[in-house]
Amino acid sequence: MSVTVDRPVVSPLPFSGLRHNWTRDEIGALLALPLPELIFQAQVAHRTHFDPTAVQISTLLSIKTGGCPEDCGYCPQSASAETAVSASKLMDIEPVLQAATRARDAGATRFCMGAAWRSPKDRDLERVVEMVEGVKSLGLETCVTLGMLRPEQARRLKTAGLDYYNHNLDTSPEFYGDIISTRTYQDRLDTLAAVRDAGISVCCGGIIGMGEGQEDRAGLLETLANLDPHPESVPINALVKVRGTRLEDAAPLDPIDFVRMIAVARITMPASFVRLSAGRESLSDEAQALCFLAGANSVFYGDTLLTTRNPAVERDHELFEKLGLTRVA
Ligand code: SAM
Ligand code: DTB
Ligand code: SF4
Repeated sequence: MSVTVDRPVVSPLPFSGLRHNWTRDEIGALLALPLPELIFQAQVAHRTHFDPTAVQISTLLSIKTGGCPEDCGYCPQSASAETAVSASKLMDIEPVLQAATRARDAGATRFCMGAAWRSPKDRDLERVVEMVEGVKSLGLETCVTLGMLRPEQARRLKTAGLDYYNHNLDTSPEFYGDIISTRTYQDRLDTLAAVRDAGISVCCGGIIGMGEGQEDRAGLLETLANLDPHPESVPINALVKVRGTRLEDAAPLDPIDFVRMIAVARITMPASFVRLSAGRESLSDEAQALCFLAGANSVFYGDTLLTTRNPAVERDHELFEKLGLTRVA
């Protein structure tokens, strides 16, 4: 007996070119595909551009923690959250270089420094510039995430040798206002344009599990995939629910929805690194394996993200070994 499955019509396979004209309906149809079909399409896209066993490894360090004037509902570092995170000043250069050296020796190839700012003051930016120069001289790729940037600040970071700037869109334009009121979606797009114009590679993604609908997930991917060029790196975060944040009681995220989001990021931005980002701590090995099958090829590595926990490095070693994954050199 044969069974027929109704399949939505999506872009034909194989598809090796890069598109920047995705519609929300197309992306919604991809998100709703039967899982075996979705994983197959994601695998085809992944193998067209990458070795599917190679994973890029980034380590994060919070160089300025807490006390942030923005009101992002998910974030434990917002001054409007009632969390246990205490505000600290911008770190000195030496301890940052020590942390970067440890990350490099543990196998990371990129070091990402995050600051809980709305945007950097020019005096603070000069210290970050020194950090970037120092981390680069250790032989690591550099990434920073400092909030909104003006074009001349982006150019200053470029002259320091910065490789990547992380600035997320977080969610769809429609749902965005439910999560953040202190800066607009357009502010974020303007920062991304300043970074791109300065010649810095873009790291831009979002968060799921914040109470958004399927159309918002599609809307986030639509915006990301229609950036031209695509962000070189696309972090897909699952909300880490932190007590005292506005989203502490958000409904649990089904790990299969995380897998679907990664697969559709892979299909729509096939040549970009898709990072299985925050939220790995609450995923089983099996769910992470599905994320890698769906086209994830980058992770944050190290016991902490910015303020919350990430899988212990020993657990990641075991996972990589078990799955036969290797690190991108
Ligand atoms: N302040 C800068 C900014 O917002 O651009 C940089 C640091 S901010 C913490 C970087 C990103 O981390 C946010 O854009 C958000 O996507 C992610 N993030 C923050 N808190 C999170 C949480 N609880 N769960 C998942 N992702 C989170
Ligand atoms: C991104 O997309 N995720 C990282 C990084 N970019 C800077 C941050 C995740 C933060 C999770 C909550 C915390 O540890 O404070
Ligand atoms: Fe501040 Fe960034 Fe957290 Fe928003 S996500 S509150 S801008 S540190």
